[in-house]
Amino acid sequence: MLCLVALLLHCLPLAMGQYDICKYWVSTDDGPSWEFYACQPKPMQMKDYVTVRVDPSGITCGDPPERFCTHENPYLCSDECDASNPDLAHPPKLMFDKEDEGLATYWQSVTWSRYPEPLLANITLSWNKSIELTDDIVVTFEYGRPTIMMLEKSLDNGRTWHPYQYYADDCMEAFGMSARKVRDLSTISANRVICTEEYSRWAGSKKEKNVRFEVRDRFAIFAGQDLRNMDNLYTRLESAKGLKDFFTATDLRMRLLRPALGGTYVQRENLYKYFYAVSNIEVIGRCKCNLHSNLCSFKEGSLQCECEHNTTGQDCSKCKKNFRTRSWRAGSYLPLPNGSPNACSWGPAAANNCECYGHSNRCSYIDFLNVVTCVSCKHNTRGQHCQHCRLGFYRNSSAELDDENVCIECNCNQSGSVHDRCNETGYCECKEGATGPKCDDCFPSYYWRRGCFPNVCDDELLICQNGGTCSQNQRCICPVGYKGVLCEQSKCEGENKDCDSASSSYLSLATFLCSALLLQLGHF
Ligand SMILES: *[C@@H]1O[C@H](CO)[C@@H](O)[C@H](O)[C@H]1NC(C)=O
Ligand SMILES: *[C@@H]1O[C@H](CO)[C@@H](O)[C@H](O)[C@H]1NC(C)=O
Ligand SMILES: *[C@@H]1O[C@H](CO)[C@@H](O)[C@H](O)[C@H]1NC(C)=O
Ligand SMILES: *[C@@H]1O[C@H](CO)[C@@H](O)[C@H](O)[C@H]1NC(C)=O
Ligand SMILES: *[C@@H]1O[C@H](CO)[C@@H](O)[C@H](O)[C@H]1NC(C)=O
Ligand SMILES: *[C@@H]1O[C@H](CO)[C@@H](O)[C@H](O)[C@H]1NC(C)=O
Ligand SMILES: [Ca+2]
Repeated sequence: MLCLVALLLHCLPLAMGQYDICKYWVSTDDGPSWEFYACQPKPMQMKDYVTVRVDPSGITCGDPPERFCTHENPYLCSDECDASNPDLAHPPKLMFDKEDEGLATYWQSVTWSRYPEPLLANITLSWNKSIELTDDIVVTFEYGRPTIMMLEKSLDNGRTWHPYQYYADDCMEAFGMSARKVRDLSTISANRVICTEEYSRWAGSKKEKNVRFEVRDRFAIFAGQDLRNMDNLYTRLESAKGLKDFFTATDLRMRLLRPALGGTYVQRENLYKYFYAVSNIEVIGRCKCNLHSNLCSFKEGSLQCECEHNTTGQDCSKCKKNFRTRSWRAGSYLPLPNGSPNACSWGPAAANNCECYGHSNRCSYIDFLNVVTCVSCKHNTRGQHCQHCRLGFYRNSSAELDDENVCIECNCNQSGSVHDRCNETGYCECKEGATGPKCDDCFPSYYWRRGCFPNVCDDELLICQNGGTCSQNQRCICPVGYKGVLCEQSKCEGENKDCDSASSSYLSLATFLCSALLLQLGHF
């Protein structure tokens, strides 16, 4: 049985060897020339190119050294993890090494000594490159599989994450989801995110070690049990929305949420038998090259497609310079069996073609103007060829027209500027008194208060009089007896009647005390 599995695995690249030629030298009536086809790299062991990160810090066992036991031998706690001793250390890299016959090497976490606080660990795998899964992800746990865990993936180098699959011995209890099996999914639900109970139940730590993310079973929904009908799968990958992306990722993250419990409840008197230990993570997939390359190489620490069809970029996701007569398109698996290369073609960007500098894949023809114009320009661009920046954005002078960063937000200060638009160098139009590229500063002799206002007082020309003090250029704080913007008026001037002597304040205090006394008396 094991041999058969090994044989199948070995044959897989062959079985999926369609689309492995990008171009072919053919002779025609007009002489020999190249013919181009959609092409993709062969699947590889992606664990060889991964960088791994384990969180939180201090989750790896051995610092300080720690003893642990196993569910099979719960009272024989003689095993030791010691990070400073190579023979007893269990660093993360042991999840990706080649296993010698019978001798598993593994990463191991600290034990659950802080129960009931949950024992949580994240294992994050990053490729810095989009990859497409072509076979099951298989995670091998020594000493028992987690009773709760979750798989997440990112499509943008770890900026955003999405659930990929939930795993629990009781899906309803752990995640509030009903348990499902991938084998029960149908053509319309093949890319559904499910919770499965198949890989979390206790069956003895030696017997059931693997947790799977089932890619083959999902492929089989379209290609049949032995993946014989790959044509149907490739057709579906082109036509079913979101299906291709479902098998694509730049990063994967395993969130380990509760360790194996040995088939029973947590035994507080022996917490040394609860921990995670992962000996291998198998990820088989291919570089995503948008069907424009059949070769992916590892250069300067990163995977990189060797692009054909006059495309370029890490994923062959844009046209080479001077090959932008048409806008870039991914190759297509269709029509079978060789697909369409959708190559970029040579020539200056012609006004009537659909050229959108990579900010849109779609054009529409405006009949009465006889022009073809890009629709839904992305990356904050606009215009017939997405060659301008949207209002409120300006051109990034260090970026080419087809760069995602070509337009920079003006970021005008709302209070200081007339509107949210700026000129070609990013300068906003300021209201009176405001200055600075973003109008978030004031000219001298103006102060900021949700906009710039002329100083009411200062230390030079608008000096507070009669001993008043200037507060934040906004107002004079006048001494008793003075008023006016600059405290220039005595309160006793003009029509103010209750102010005929310097003792007016004493007088009013006396009046206040008297009325208080009278009020008090009135109570009796
Ligand atoms: C694991 O990653 C998730 C986000 O994917 C984060 O919310 C969580 O705090 C992380 N857990 C640990 C233990 O670092
Ligand atoms: C990721 O890949 C890009 C493109 O190959 C490269 O420029 C960048 O340095 C890589 N980043 C890391 C962190 O390896
Ligand atoms: C790419 O450009 C070259 C000219 O540099 C041309 O010979 C070749 O046919 C082009 N390839 C495709 C697929 O269009
Ligand atoms: C301008 O474009 C360059 C090149 O893509 C990019 O590195 C830079 O971050 C962009 N500047 C801003 C402010 O977005
Ligand atoms: C943008 O405005 C600033 C400030 O008014 C000015 O110095 C600069 O020359 C302007 N740039 C252009 C391209 O007009
Ligand atoms: C506008 O500028 C003021 C003064 O510099 C600053 O305090 C405020 O946060 C700015 N507002 C915004 C939205 O940037
Ligand atoms: Ca290993």
